[in-house]
Amino acid sequence: MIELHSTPTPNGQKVMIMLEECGLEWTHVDVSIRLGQQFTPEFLKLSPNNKIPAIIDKDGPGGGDYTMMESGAILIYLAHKTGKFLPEDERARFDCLQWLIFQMGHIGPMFGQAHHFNNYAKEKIPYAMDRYNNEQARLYQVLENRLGDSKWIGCDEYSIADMASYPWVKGWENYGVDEAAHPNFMRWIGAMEARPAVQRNNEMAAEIRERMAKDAEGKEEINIFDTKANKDMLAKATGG
Ligand SMILES: N[C@@H](CCC(=O)N[C@@H](CS)C(=O)NCC(=O)O)C(=O)O
Repeated sequence: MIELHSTPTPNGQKVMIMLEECGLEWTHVDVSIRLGQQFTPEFLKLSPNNKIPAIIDKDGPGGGDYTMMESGAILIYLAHKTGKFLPEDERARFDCLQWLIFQMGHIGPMFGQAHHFNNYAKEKIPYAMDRYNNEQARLYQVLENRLGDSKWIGCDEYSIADMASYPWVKGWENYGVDEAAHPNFMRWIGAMEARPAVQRNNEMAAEIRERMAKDAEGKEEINIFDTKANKDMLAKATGG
């Protein structure tokens, strides 16, 4: 049994897709980052960086609980545990890992910053908005080019590299991506959305979001963008 302590953001969803693809027994433990639950001492034991997602594998290596943070590392762990979605062949395996790390190092951080400066920043800062929107558009082009050379993002097999990128890029329609200029990307999105595990993820993500929004009604929210307050909350929770 695997407990996923998370919120269905893109980083949470990539792990949900993998758990569904592998047919593992798992449960979602809701951690509301809007309510500041990432700063509880219990959650910080799983994820010292106060970020979702984290997992507890009740049957970890050598038996007993094993906890993990960082979505990319969790995907590699689950691939290792099940022997699925990370090819054995050395070249294909390292190709998949390159593209997984590309998502972790570029798509996640750049899309995250674009979202922040477009939608949440108190001031509209044209320099910051241009910087991250241009990066986002460039990264769609990198995927378009890659998917012109390769059937799937990582290699010629479906892998954790596809699962990692999909939840981040599935909102392409909202980001001004020109369908006609990205035919390879569109083929891939269609192939992803034909997969039952991906469809289940998208349904579950909506259900969990609704449940968590109801649970948050009437409760005080934190400002997750106040980095000074975040530093103080972490110090308080960890006795710093
Ligand atoms: N590199 C991390 C990023 C995780 C991350 O940024 N999680 C965000 C939600 S998507 C979070 O928990 N934010 C809460 C906070 O910053 O306090 C991963 O891929 O797991």
